[in-house]
Amino acid sequence: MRLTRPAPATLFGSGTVDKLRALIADNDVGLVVIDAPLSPVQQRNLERAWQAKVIDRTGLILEIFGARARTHEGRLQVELAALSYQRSRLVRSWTHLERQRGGFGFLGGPGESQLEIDRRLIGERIARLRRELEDVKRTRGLHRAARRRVPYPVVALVGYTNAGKSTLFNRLTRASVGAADLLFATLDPTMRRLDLPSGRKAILSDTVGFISDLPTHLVAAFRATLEEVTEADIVVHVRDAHHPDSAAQRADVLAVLGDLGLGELADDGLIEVLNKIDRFEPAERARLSNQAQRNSLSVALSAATGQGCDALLGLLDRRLEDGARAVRLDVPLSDGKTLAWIYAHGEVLGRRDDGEAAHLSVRLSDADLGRLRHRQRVFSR
Ligand SMILES: Nc1nc2c(ncn2[C@@H]2O[C@H](COP(=O)(O)OP(=O)(O)OP(=O)(O)O)[C@@H](O)[C@H]2O)c(=O)[nH]1
Ligand SMILES: [Mg+2]
Repeated sequence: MRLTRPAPATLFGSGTVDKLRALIADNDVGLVVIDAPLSPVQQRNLERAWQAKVIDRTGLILEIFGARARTHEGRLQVELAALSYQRSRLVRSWTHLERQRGGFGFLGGPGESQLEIDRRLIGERIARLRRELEDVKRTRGLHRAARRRVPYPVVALVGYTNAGKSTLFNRLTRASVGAADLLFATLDPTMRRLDLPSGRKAILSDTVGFISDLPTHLVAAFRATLEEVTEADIVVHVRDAHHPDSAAQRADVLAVLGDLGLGELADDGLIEVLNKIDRFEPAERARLSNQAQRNSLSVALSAATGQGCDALLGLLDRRLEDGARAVRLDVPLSDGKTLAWIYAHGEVLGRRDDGEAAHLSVRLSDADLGRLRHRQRVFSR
């Protein structure tokens, strides 16, 4: 529902509060999430009126990050964000209750108001967290160096929340789970070994989901949970192709990747997975698959049923092939054989057709590039 005039004490007008009270009681609701910022006073009043826990958007995001932050660093970042959030609310909500008890305040001690004491305690905790984070970052660097000595490339799954990243992560790595994973599992259970069809090995990394309008003071906490992404060799953007807001979600994810300093990667080289194709009628499913095949930067699949997952593994395999590099090729549209060969051996990053030729941007291994040159010479004779 849309609010025209937010009420200072309860956000909603009293009629709405009563109506919701009945709804909450009838359905035995224990937690109410409000998709708007709540002042601490509003939160307290609503909890009293509804006899249920009430949190706002930032509160919910912090809960999710808290539950999802598995690394020590992630937890520290989330706590830091939660404390900063609390501190900002202290200022807003308690100012009118402030009672200065004399003295100047700036030395601390008996002259401090309660607000200042709270603020100082939080400030101290924040400073301590920052120091701890510095330490953790240093040791994480060591862990990463250790992992880097294992010559496996890292493939990271990113995407909007609920897109199916974890489902895909589990499906792709199911065959790979074994003793060798313990090494990584102890560092971070969201990383697992991935066996590719060629026998090449990689590490697959699952990440926390993106959401739109991430409050700015949560960006650092979010970024900490995405640290692996900035280190990844390949980033796979998992999308819920069936979601009505799929296009807007895609734009949000790309925008956040840009904020995280990964814009270049998002422009060129991001692999896109159109997930949940099992939800479409067969005709629409076939159309999506064809569309994805045309541009070999994307794969249509279902993480739930497994359909199309082999194509993704093949794509990752080719991408990781030694010496693969992007080249531009112009191929006459009449030369269907060469076009088919290019699609079979390379990875078509982009394609623009004019009346006569296909202008392709293709990632090919050096060996295949040599073979292609040879072929074309053969053809042109
Ligand atoms: N029908 C269908 N449902 C899927 C598919 N993949 C995932 N789901 C469902 O989508 C929901 C979200 O899946 P997750 O794998 O948890 O999504 P996620 O991207 O990891 O979500 P966050 O961790 O919140 O970012 C679950 O209910 C899955 O069962 C799919 O291919 N088809
Ligand atoms: Mg997940």
